[in-house]
Amino acid sequence: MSKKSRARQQAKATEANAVVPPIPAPRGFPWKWLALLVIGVGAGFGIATLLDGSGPIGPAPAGMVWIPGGKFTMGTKDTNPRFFDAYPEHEVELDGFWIDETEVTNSQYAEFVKATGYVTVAEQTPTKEQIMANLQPGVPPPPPEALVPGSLVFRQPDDPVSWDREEGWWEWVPGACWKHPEGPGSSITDRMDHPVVHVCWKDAEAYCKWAGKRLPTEAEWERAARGGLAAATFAWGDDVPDAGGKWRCNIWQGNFPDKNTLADGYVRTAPVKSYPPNGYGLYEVAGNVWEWCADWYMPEYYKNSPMKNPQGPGSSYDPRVRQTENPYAPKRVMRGGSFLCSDGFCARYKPYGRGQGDIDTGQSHVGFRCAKDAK
Ligand SMILES: [Ca+2]
Repeated sequence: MSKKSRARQQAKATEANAVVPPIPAPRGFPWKWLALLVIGVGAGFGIATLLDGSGPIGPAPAGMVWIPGGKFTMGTKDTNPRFFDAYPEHEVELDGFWIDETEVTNSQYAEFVKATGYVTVAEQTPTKEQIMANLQPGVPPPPPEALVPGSLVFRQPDDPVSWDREEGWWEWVPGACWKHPEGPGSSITDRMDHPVVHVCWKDAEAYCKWAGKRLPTEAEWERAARGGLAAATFAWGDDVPDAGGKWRCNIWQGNFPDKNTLADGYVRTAPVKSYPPNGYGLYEVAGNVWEWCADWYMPEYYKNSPMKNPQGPGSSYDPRVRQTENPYAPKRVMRGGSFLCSDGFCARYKPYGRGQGDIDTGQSHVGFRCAKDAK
């Protein structure tokens, strides 16, 4: 072996026997700094959340739940012609907000009336001008004796009625109002936990102001009603309303309007919290009573509505009125359907279904719930 090769061999052996230098002992992982970083970032998010309105500020107001800000898909692709005004589907981004977990009850409305002496529109004598504002020019005015306080009450006919003949189940009842839902002789004494009805949009707004709240916008209402589920058919998911033999909402069962099997337990309103809440903790966003929203009604609105916090159009238009009625009479949006909805007659108890009503007219299946800003 040459010197050179011996030297190489020795070098190899040295290499092989070399002790691997120890890995320097950790100097102590900087957990404290990591913790501070996490807290710092968290606080940053918190502050950002507070600033952009997507997080609640302070504890929940009594009876309200927080709907987080964010994006959701509003409207539907449902081909049922009932949803002609809920197209197209479009993305909407909302700030977070509070919303009542239930419809406003008779008990709550009674408190407001007691505190303020408020008289609802249905309790006041209508003027000829008010009536005529909703009619086409040239339509003869109502006789003076017809100008009495009252409201529209659902009356179940004995026989089947064609679904395009609403007069077959709606009756103008003098003296009907929130305290007398079916007219004089009826009372709310045993219905204090039912939603208030026969309140028109103005009556709902007056309550909201007194309570330090406001009506939800239509977009807020739909986001809340969807309960955090994307593209579900119902407020609770995709199960049919009576899956497993247990009803999830107060709608109509049987042939509308003459036969109601009462499978869900109620022919008219049900007490609030009768059915399970949706994913956000909201009760009866499907059925029971329609709920007023802040927006003017315009069927085409979704085609051009802004993406961020849409507030509705500047005025209303309803092309589906009868020949004698004024399509430009002021109407606001209502949502959620009522105890008169059914898949056959009116499937608008689905979270994307839209409804509309004259701002001065209450009905026996229309109520509301309130919303409130983050701060
Ligand atoms: Ca409802």
